Amino acid sequence: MKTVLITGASSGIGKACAFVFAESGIQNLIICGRRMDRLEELKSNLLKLHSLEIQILSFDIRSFDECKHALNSLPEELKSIDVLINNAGLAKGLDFIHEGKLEDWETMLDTNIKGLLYMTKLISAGMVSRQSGHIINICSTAGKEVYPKGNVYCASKFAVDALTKAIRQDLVSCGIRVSQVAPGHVENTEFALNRFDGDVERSKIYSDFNPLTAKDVADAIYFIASRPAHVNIQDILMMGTQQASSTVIDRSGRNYDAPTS
Ligand code: 8X3
Repeated sequence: MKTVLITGASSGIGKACAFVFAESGIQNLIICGRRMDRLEELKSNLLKLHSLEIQILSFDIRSFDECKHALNSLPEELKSIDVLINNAGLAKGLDFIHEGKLEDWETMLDTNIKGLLYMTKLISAGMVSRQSGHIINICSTAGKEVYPKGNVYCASKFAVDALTKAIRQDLVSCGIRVSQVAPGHVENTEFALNRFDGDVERSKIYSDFNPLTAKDVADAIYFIASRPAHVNIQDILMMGTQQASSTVIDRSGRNYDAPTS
């Protein structure tokens, strides 16, 4: 594992992955996102701790042309990506189907499904010609079971679940591994804030139980990526100890001293 590319690296699980993979001693890290200032800050924080090559790609994953242009702009030696972490994704809104906002639907479908497809198409072509590589998708418990008002977000994550299985079948004879992690509630992310349009009060959904942290999920992703070459972990479904399903959560209090980062 020499070169790792992470989408949605400016916050949450993507950012936590950047720290975990940088610490593991990889040579090149490509961090992608829309917010240049956040990516610059992440790069400088990573370089204070570790010595590796870090390349920033700032673009909108919802545009195929922008994805293509960003990847084409990579220096030649970074174009052979060994591990693609398809992390960029979000939930927008929590509404009954008849009250959902079209704009929220477009944002989720374009980011969570089409963005993942664009990056996978562009990067897997090189993996196929090299007959090696690893694609790791970030799914969700919402990709395993639907919940009230989750409609379009859940559908987008069911699509990720289907694509992980389908891409695995397509690339099985090419020496390429395809995996996913499907986490439940995760704190230290912008997930709730995005879902509720920046409404801080509504976003306080983790105050009465311990969810996973972004680092917990990043550790699972690193575990998947660091197995011996003959091992493909297809799927990890993970939740905090106090969460048993999308709707069954022990909200009796924060029972664990989980690390906050
Ligand atoms: C995040 C899990 O239950 O908030 O993907 O949709 S949930």
